[in-house]
Amino acid sequence: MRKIYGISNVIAADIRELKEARENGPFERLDVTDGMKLSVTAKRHNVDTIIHLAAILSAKAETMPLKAWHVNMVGLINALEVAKEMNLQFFTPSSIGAFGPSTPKEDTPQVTVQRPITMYGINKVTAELLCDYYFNRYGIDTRGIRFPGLISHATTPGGGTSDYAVDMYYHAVIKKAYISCIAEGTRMDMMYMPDALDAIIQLMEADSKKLVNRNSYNISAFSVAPEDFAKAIRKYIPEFKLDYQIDLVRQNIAESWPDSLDCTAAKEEWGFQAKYDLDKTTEDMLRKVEENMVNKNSEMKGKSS
Ligand code: AKB
Repeated sequence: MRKIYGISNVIAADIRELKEARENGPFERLDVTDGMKLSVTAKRHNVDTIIHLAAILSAKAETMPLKAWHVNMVGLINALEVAKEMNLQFFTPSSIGAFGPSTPKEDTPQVTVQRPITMYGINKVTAELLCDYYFNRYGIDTRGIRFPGLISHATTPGGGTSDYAVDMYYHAVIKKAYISCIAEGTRMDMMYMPDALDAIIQLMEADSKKLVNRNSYNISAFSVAPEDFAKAIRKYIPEFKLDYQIDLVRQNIAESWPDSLDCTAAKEEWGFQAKYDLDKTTEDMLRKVEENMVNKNSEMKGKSS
């Protein structure tokens, strides 16, 4: 975003001190549950848009449901209130987690049954409805995407059910082997991070009048199970070994989610198109993870010499 909109025009914020974000441009240390600080910070920087990403993800949320409700819902309402106060454009991601076992599993429609069984899913459905409410009641330009599992070399797994995919790539490079907590044959939608970032920008730039399903759009790049990742990895690391040790909490969550989403509305209303399929994602992920490991090792050597 800084490359597109200018370094000083994108204010990064996180509850943790992020050295890299601070070195690359304006950075604020911010807890989303602190509504007053959020409001003061937005005003000080005179922002015109909020991209509200802070959340506790699905598997982690099951270990701390009340905290997840607090961070996911209080954080969201605080950000929406600032958007209302300052009349800002607003984005927050929903997820495949907003669906549940009674949702059609294949070609999951844009508008369908949403009865999730996880705290995270309940938070995401509530968020979709709240964003609609702020749009209909106050005219705030809220927009959202139901993200599939996102695959990134820049962030290590952080409490999501789909995070096993990222973990598998790291283990493939480091150990040439992985033990999956998700069972063979369990499919879910996935997407490489560059496509997810492009999708946010494309949706935020889209003509507001065309957004019928603004909160929130189904999008996906590929629908895969653990063995599909292994097969793709073996093209580059033939000796890669995949075993299974199922984590029942994550497995139950994964089974309650769709196998593949229908993304027609996103394509028709704002031109969504993913560039990375599984093979392209795998090729890039393995290369970037390898580079990350080389950099980390030379950093460690530098520290110890
Ligand atoms: C998770 O697994 O919790 C997230 C998601 C699919 O929303 N990555």
